[in-house]
Amino acid sequence: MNKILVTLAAAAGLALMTGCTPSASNGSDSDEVKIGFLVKDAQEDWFQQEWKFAQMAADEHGFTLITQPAEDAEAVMTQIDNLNSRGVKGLIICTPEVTLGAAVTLKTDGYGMKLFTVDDRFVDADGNALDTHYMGISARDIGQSVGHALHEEMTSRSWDPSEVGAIGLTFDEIATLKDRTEGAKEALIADGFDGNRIFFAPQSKPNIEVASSVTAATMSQHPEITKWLIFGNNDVAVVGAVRATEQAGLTADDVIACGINGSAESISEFERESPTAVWGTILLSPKQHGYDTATMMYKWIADGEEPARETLTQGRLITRDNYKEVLAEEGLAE
Ligand code: FCA
Repeated sequence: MNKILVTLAAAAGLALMTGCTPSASNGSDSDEVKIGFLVKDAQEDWFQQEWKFAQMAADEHGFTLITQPAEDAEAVMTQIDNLNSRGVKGLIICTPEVTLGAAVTLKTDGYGMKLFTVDDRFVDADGNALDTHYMGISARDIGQSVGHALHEEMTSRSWDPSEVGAIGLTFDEIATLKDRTEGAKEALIADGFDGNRIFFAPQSKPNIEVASSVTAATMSQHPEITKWLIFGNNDVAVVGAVRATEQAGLTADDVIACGINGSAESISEFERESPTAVWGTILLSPKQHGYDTATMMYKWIADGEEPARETLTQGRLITRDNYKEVLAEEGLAE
């Protein structure tokens, strides 16, 4: 009897010790929070800004941020394995393919890694949004503000509507991009622009070269149009389209283009001495998408404070005339 009690007591003691062992032996290492941040296109200024602000959060809260590009499905899967082997407990991702949701959640769940999606949302096999934690832009509203701004500028220039067409650079595989261009079209029509003179130019890839070539093709189908409004899914698309209008000999007097992001691609156009057709852009908040997402992930891991499942952010029109003041106000001036 005594022997049994002693054995039980010893076993309990051992269990207690074992229970204590990890935190005692790992010391501060086990407390170190590591967060991974994967983006679909590390060349694009928007994503560099997100990373910059996420790093600010890491410096402030004392966690380790690991940033990596993941430009296709294979890279996403490999990077998640790598992050796990480096002790990462939370993943923030702007996915290169929105259909990867099931595969990604299987992996992150298996590793006990928290998942937060930013900018582009995962969809299921039927195209419905997956219910992962998400921060994205109010895409349709922002698209509508592009459409309204273009129409207002065209009106203030007293353009004759019978000479004007509009080109929208679309990328409909991604809902947040599709909503933007549909919103812009809706707003133009609501303001009285003829819907038959709005031409969507679908991009097979969301890059500047493709934007440029599909714009050139669209323009060549409508030689009767001499003045153009340009909108698109982001700054890269719109700047690419403007390059095509320049190739066709048009200038800032013939073309009004408005992007989305307010990133370096459009700011560098505003900074040129003579105006280009990149007239405006909707400034989004890379600070919210980088700093806030990283902070939310940190608090989730460190304090068990679960972030809101969905956060939609707003935008603000900037043009050559006001961008310096607005960037300063938003804490985005270099
Ligand atoms: C998408 C776009 C980016 C940026 C972001 C908020 O990921 O591709 O350019 O607009 O949404």
